[in-house]
Amino acid sequence: MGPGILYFVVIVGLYSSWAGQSSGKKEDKAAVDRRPNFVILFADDIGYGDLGANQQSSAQSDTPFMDMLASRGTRFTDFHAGASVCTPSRAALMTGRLGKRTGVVKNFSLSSAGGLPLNETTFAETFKAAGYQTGLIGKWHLGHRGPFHPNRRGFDSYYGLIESNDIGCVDDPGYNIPPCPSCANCSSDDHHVCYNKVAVPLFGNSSIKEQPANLVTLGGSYYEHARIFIRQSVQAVAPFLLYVAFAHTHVPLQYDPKFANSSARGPFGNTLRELDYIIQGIATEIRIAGIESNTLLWFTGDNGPWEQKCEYAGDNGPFHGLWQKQKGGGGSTGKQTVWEGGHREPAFAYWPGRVPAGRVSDSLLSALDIFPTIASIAGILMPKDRSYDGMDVKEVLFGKDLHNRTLFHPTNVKARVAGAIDAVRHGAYKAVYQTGGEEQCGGLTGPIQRHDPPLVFNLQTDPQEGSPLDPHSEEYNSALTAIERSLEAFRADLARDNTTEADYSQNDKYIPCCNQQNHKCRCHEL
Ligand SMILES: *[C@@H]1O[C@H](CO)[C@@H](O)[C@H](O)[C@H]1NC(C)=O
Ligand SMILES: *[C@@H]1O[C@H](CO)[C@@H](O)[C@H](O)[C@H]1NC(C)=O
Ligand SMILES: *[C@@H]1O[C@H](CO)[C@@H](O)[C@H](O)[C@H]1NC(C)=O
Ligand SMILES: *[C@@H]1O[C@H](CO)[C@@H](O)[C@H](O)[C@H]1NC(C)=O
Ligand SMILES: *[C@@H]1O[C@H](CO)[C@@H](O)[C@H](O)[C@H]1NC(C)=O
Ligand SMILES: *[C@@H]1O[C@H](CO)[C@@H](O)[C@H](O)[C@H]1NC(C)=O
Ligand SMILES: CC(=O)N[C@H]1CO[C@H](CO)[C@@H](O)[C@@H]1O
Repeated sequence: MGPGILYFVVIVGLYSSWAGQSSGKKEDKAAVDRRPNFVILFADDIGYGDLGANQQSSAQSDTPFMDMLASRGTRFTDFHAGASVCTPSRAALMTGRLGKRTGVVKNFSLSSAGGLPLNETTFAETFKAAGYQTGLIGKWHLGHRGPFHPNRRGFDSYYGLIESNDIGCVDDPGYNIPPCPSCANCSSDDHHVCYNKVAVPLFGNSSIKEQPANLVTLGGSYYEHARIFIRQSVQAVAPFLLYVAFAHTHVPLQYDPKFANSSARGPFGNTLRELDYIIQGIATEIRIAGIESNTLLWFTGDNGPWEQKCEYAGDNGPFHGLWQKQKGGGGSTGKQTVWEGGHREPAFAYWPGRVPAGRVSDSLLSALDIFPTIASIAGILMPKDRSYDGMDVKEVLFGKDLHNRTLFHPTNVKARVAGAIDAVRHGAYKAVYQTGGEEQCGGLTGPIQRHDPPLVFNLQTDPQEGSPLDPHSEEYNSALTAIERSLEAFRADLARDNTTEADYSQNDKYIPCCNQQNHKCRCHEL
């Protein structure tokens, strides 16, 4: 099928199932528990510019369905990840707290002993205790052994990659730079570039369903499991919380062959197309079940594009981090950095009748806000014996604005203390204390530079972060005064808070293994 034909089929499918109003079939049957349902959709390594609706230009969108949902809901243009790399970002989403508090400041691995510390409380634990059905489909990356497994962290049902699609080998390795060999072709010492010690495990609850996971069918199976979870929850007449953490759009890029030529952008765009299709399937299931008017869908991603992956990386949109590229010696301004490209994510909320349709908000928000906000909407109390970095922003979801607040951006560039706060956002202003250190496409890595006093950008007039304010100006000084005051308050709060430490020790005996006898722990030999 050519790109034009596929595009046509997708569009016709989209409007035939989405024309007109929701049928609201089961809505009248007064359910026992009318608390709303929540679906958190979380993409991997997606850039601000990958959501077609965020593009200024007329470039063809690879996310037509999401664009439509965003236009029938509210799109957020200044929405941030809790951290700019996988594990810390997910820990921040699950707890509403930064790595400085949870101790989760870098990735876990398949050989990790620990995971998200048990002292920390996930939104799944809180919602399950309050009577919600809880499901996770997709990537966890917060530990896998015993009490760290998602089923022990609040999820009734779990299906997905326990760590990541690039932590382990697969049979059909898809697109990556450099390319990684298939499981059949890698020896155990290849893992300097590709993590090849073992085949990628796919879990269904606590058992390994596939090892290696099949990345070609993975998207389709996430789609199916999401539909099953929604159907079962509706049948059980229980409110649900579903967290879908996609493998898309993280390298190795891989998808069902029907998306092979669906995008003019090549493999990355094809992956976006499949992501869009799965989200359409989930939204359609919710509509068919007649629960659309009682379900909040909230989409965002874990961190910005992995620039060193070149054409297999996402798109930062207008957030180029020009200072780094032009004056800082080059280097990435995406994933792992504190530049906008790394922290600012596409985001939208969809909830007919509750979240205003057609609204675009530049409120300053974070994935850290998701837990406090959904808990507040559901009327569920969060643990009180600790501080949160996120806040209840339901009024913003429902139509108000919020600009006057502070966000702390942790860094994950190599050669830096993981989790260190290297940038602070306050209103339109951003102070950057550390630059450089991360690889861009082609290998250039600007030197690590400490800036004290920091570079301060006005993102309203300079979203590309090209020209820091003159340190002698009134504007610089008043912005910095407010920022340093917030930092001081943050540090004082940290000192008072109940913080935890994560166990990052590793041992190969902890690696999930389907069959010790088989090459790379495969469930079945080839
Ligand atoms: C996980 O276990 C729960 C409880 O037995 C079950 O309802 C659910 O369907 C299971 N999920 C998967 C993906 O197997
Ligand atoms: C963390 O894990 C993600 C997902 O596997 C990977 O893309 C990223 O490069 C890792 N980063 C570090 C610093 O280990
Ligand atoms: C393994 O490598 C060989 C030699 O490079 C190649 O011919 C073969 O197709 C590879 N097999 C797989 C399964 O990738
Ligand atoms: C820390 O936790 C303890 C025990 O739960 C609690 O008594 C105390 O108030 C907490 N401290 C803070 C700052 O929340
Ligand atoms: C912004 O918030 C701070 C702290 O919450 C408050 O002290 C300040 O007055 C607010 N500024 C404006 C302009 O609303
Ligand atoms: C968990 O919290 C307790 C009480 O606040 C503290 O003593 C303990 O060190 C914490 N555990 C970890 C792993 O940080
Ligand atoms: C015309 C075109 O883009 N063809 C591509 C379709 O997808 C396959 C598999 O990815 C490629 O090999 C073709 O080049």
